[in-house]
Amino acid sequence: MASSGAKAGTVALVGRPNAGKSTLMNHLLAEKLAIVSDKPQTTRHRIVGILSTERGQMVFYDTPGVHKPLHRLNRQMVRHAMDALTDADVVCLLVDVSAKPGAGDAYMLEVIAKAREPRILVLNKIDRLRDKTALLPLIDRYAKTGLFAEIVPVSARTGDGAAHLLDVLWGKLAEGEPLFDPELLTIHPERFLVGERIREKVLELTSDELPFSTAVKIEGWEDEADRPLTRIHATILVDRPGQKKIVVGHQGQMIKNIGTAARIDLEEYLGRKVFLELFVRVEEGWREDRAVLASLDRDVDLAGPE
Ligand SMILES: Nc1nc2c(ncn2[C@@H]2O[C@H](COP(=O)(O)OP(=O)(O)O)[C@@H](O)[C@H]2O)c(=O)[nH]1
Ligand SMILES: [Mg+2]
Repeated sequence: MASSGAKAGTVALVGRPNAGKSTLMNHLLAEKLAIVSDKPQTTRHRIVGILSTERGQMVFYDTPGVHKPLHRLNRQMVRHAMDALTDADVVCLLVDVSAKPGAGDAYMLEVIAKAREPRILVLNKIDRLRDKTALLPLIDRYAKTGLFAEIVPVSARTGDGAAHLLDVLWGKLAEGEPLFDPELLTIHPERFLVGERIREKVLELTSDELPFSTAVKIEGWEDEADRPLTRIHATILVDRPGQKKIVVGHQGQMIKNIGTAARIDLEEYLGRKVFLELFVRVEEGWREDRAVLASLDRDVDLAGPE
């Protein structure tokens, strides 16, 4: 790895909620690391993804979407995104080309103008454009801002343009020693990633109003020594009793579906049989509660290079 010419550096993926940041990182890593959903505010922390190849090591920071925060949780999320902006060697702004431009985009440009260079604009979801020439005026408009070293159209879903984007990014990184053990895909503890995957199923299966109010806490984790079985006990936190009703569902059907989907996903992810016990607990105002937020943040805490 340390052979001369190898590159190393960090790349922040920022943008409005739903732009496809997590999908893109997963694609570039060829691994599902960050959870994805069509609900805004799916990603709540800075998720670190490590790509180690013969060209060097590229460390991605997947971030929560940047938006105007209302709750303490949201303020914390936006702060995670801003911190990543200032820490990274290269900043990639993702824009969903299939979404109508709005005030959020203008705000994003203001934010990005303060980030260090080089900045790359990634025009994502080009698979959704029936007519690719529709990209030209967009490229033109963003080029005129003078903020970006490169503008790269991609589809994080199909991978179209992703190889070119990687070429561009490698080109922007300096030579250097790898920052992390090249064997590592990430630095987050397994229990955090497992909690995220359970939360993904809650987002996937429940209605629109819930995502903002849901958190998952892993309360217990036990690997059986003599067989490939892991027992996981997790709590789904919600904000209000009405939300608990939604998550539990009629005669417990919803929580059963969430449990089944999560178990199947976790068994594949962990490569072990999983016995998953899910509870739903109402913790009113948890999004404003420093103690709860701190305990959730502790779970993400960077384990650091091994
Ligand atoms: N059609 C299409 N959908 C995408 C693409 N990238 C992401 N998505 C979808 O957009 C939604 C938001 O993606 P996500 O990665 O969670 O966005 P994030 O909030 O920026 O991390 C999900 O439903 C993704 O499947 C893309 O290139 N094409
Ligand atoms: Mg995300």
